[in-house]
Amino acid sequence: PEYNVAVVGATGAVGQEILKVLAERRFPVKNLKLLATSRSAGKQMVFRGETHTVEETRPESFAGMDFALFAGGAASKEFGPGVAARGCVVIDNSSHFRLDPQVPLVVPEVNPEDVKWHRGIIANPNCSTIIMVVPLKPVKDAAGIRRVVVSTYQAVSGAGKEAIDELADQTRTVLNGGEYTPKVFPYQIAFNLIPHIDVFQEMDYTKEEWKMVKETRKILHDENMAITATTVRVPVYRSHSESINIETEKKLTAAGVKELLARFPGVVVMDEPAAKKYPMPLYCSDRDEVFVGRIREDNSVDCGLNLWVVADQLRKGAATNAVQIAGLVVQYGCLPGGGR
Ligand code: 11C
Repeated sequence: PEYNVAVVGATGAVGQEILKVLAERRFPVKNLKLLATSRSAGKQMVFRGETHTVEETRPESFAGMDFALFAGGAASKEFGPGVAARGCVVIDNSSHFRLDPQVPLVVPEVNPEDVKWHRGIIANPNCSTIIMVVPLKPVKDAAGIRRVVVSTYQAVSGAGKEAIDELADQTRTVLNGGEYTPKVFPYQIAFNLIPHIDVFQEMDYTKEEWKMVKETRKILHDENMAITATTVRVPVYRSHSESINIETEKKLTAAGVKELLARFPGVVVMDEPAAKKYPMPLYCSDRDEVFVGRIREDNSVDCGLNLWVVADQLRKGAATNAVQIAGLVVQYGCLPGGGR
């Protein structure tokens, strides 16, 4: 069977990537509808060699659709519940529904079965969360996790297309001795780091940091997991990096963890210090896997590990994960009415 698919926010950084991934993975698309705000309506985009015109999102845009992939932003809250009520499965990349107990939050390599209890909306986690939970899962299954301490190095494209332009234009301007007033980020990002992603919330942690804590607990089904995060924006175009320190219940050796990770779907172990092989954002972009290197025992505690993890946050952190979820819905036959 083939399915009618709407992509909401099609012209943005994540939306464009969703189109690429749908085509590359040969998702069985019958009719494609590209939706966005009125500002982008009328733009043309190519999918599998055919040109499609972007339409403004309206409630009636979803008539006859089987899947609606929301790239993120305000449209999810506005249209998502109504679309799901019409029998179209919503796969949502915004943060709006992620912690709703009625909505599964899914990373296909980690908790695929949660797709089965969806009631019309399935949430795609935050990009930094997805990239972290993939390597955490095999470690948790093998040895239990007592505590996680994560620090992120997040690419500007996590903040959208305008942020990519801001880094490029600002770098050029600063190198030429000019002045540039930041529009997307609170400070100059060129030649700088900004330890502030999204708004500040309880205890002076940012929303991005709380997402990594709360979403990870939900995905791993461990509401009491001890986890703390510091999230930082870095002047990199694409792919987020994370330094993850894990305290396990049982002792794991570095060699044992390498083996566990190498066997886990969606992970590439890239860890040969003598050959200077470790993951870097420049070389892990446009890939669907999560790359793990610098795998070491943390000898400051009895059972500790250090991992350096890099993945393309627009792909595995967003578009690829969403398209994989759509694939699971098809595989498990859990479309309302079984699909067309
Ligand atoms: C960033 N992680 O890199 C954010 C973007 O909740 O889906 C994704 C926000 C989200 O800025």
